[in-house]
Amino acid sequence: MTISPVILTLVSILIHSTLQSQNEDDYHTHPCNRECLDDSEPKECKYDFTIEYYYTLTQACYDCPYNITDCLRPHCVSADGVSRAIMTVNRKLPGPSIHVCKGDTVVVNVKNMLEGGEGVSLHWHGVLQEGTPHMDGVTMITQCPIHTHTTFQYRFKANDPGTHFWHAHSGQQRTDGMFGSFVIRRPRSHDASSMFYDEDLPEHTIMLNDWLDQMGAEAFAAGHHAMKDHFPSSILINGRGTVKEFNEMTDHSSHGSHHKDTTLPEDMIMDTLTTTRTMEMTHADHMFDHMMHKRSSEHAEMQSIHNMHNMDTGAHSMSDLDARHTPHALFKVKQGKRYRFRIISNGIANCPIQFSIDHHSLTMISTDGSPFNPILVESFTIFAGERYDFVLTANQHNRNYWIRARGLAECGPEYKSVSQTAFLTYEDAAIVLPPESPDYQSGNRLGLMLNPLNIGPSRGFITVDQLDSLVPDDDVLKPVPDKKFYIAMDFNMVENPYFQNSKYYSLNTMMNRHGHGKHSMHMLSPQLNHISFMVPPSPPLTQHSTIVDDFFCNEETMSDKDCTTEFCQCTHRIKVQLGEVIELVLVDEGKLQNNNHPMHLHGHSFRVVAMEKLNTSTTVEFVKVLDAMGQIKRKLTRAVLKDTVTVPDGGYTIIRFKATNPGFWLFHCHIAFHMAMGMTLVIQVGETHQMPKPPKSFPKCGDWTPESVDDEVVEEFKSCPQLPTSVATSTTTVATTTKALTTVIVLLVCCLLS
Ligand SMILES: [Cu+2]
Repeated sequence: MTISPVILTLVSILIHSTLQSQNEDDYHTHPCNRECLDDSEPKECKYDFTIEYYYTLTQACYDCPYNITDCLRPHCVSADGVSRAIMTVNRKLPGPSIHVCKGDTVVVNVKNMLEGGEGVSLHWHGVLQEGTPHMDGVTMITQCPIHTHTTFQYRFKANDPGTHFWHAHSGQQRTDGMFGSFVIRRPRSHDASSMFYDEDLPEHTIMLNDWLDQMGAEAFAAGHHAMKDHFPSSILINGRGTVKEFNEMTDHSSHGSHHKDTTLPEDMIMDTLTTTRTMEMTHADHMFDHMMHKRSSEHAEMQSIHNMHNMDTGAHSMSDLDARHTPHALFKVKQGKRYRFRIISNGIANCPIQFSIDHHSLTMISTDGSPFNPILVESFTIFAGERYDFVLTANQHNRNYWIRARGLAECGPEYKSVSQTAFLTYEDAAIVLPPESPDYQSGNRLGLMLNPLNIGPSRGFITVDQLDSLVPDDDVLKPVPDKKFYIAMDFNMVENPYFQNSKYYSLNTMMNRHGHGKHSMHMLSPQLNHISFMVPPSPPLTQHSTIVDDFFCNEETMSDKDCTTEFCQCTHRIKVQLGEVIELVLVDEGKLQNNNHPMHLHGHSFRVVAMEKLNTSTTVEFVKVLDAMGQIKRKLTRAVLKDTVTVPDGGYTIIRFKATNPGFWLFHCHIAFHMAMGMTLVIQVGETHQMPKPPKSFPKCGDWTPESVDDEVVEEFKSCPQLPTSVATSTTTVATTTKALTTVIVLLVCCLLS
């Protein structure tokens, strides 16, 4: 009898969720992960996040993937099987999930343990932070970076129900693993979609991300300075997937953490293994076995997996059956029930993902935390930063099905055809692989699709502007907004000193050179209204006095320059008054084909009132003319509410919001590299005196370039400190008298020296 390793994988991860619950900081055991009832008391929900550089398939993984259950051990990040450095929170990928009820207070202590001095901040994507803009977590806009070896506490009310996520908002850290799901539930009686599902389980939250085979900073530098490959090599589903193939017979050793791409010499590996295996068996294995023995039924299941594994490896020589992969994610359902699934995209590159589940249609009910009139589709596309909730009716045969995430654009056939699968497993299904191929092409699900890439409203597709919100109409949908801004988005042909040098390797010179493959040796600049965002030296929200009003710029203040031919960079700001209804007409001019920019607004949700693809490319001037001629139709009833939206390439998306939340709010493309290149601006809502004040002790930072160091010596360091009154008056005991005398002597010495 032979058993495929893939089936072994499947058996092993069937108990995955049980194993996860044994992990000390997993959401399953957190007191805030509870049913949200009408009479639930709000809780204070505390989390400790430790941020570190880490690695995939570390020693914590033991013999993963050869022993597949080892892949499920705490601190084992198996990812797609490719070895690379990562950044993690609590050595998990994705980081810890947060599941709370509306009204809870979320408290997260973030400890930065990144060696090398890199600062961090965490953004709570989808949480509007009304009253607490300084908790929005945007480095150098709402706070200073959290320095290495320091702890910063985020504390805010979970007031915005829905499927959200948290992620680093500094550098490329989000690319390297610093993200996790964040779900705020409310009582079913307050959920407009509750009639459509039976179960809303935390374990049905699916985090998607495209994934590189190297650190984000390395890929960014390779792509932008050397025009080398910086495109995703994989997609992960809840941090799991299969890409790299391992073979016990041909790899260097039989132990997973030392597969063939290791750089250690073989004898050194064997030495290490001999020593570490002894230790492993005496300490950690014992702990793991103890953990597994907690419930005898689980142990029996584990034992049978081990037995099958041994039988399998004993029975075969070098064949396909010896190949091993890191495990897929797995989601369990029971026949006859309707389940709410929550899908989140922590998209990194321009890699929209087509999501589908074989043999199941999806009833789409919500996006970015806001419900809409349900629609039945075969698949949907999710862009970086978006979230979609759907109901899956488990009405098929009891078996296993592929859940598919198929990458498009920079993940598509013109690049590496990147896709990933996970298992949808019916309870009591036989342990048999789905008969369908898990390959890239099979993920191209036909039939009605929601939110297509670069396609306007048309047959076979539903664009988000066609959805009917279940949130009642409001002031935002009045006929004419108070203010309207046109924003041109594109990759522009300007000489950007970050990537070109007019003297040594100018844009013109590089345009005529061709490097690797088809890529031309020049880099275009993704901009908003032909301006690249310059990060200010201090966060304007929390250091008003440092960043004065004329520090900011916009299209008008830059009018003395021709930013269509010359590189323009400044701290781009749109300023609006509190209470105004704002319309943003986002125009993707589309000079670079098949590009796409999902735009995310902090601090406010917006209504999507129009979306159209006009041509392969267009101009903001043309859209202005169309608009002036009344050729752009807006949906001013029940327009869907979102916080992240795509703009068709060569087309427009029009969004509306009411500026009710005073603060400095980032509005940016959610593609990590585009944002790093400055495809962002800040929307100032209200005057600074109208913004909620941060605590007095809130950390500060900024430039320090004094004319003369002497002039800057702070008075308190010069003068003799006052004798503390507690010391001066406490003479009741010998101990306090001695202490007081010591203090006086110290102060006298201090005065003499100063
Ligand atoms: Cu972009």
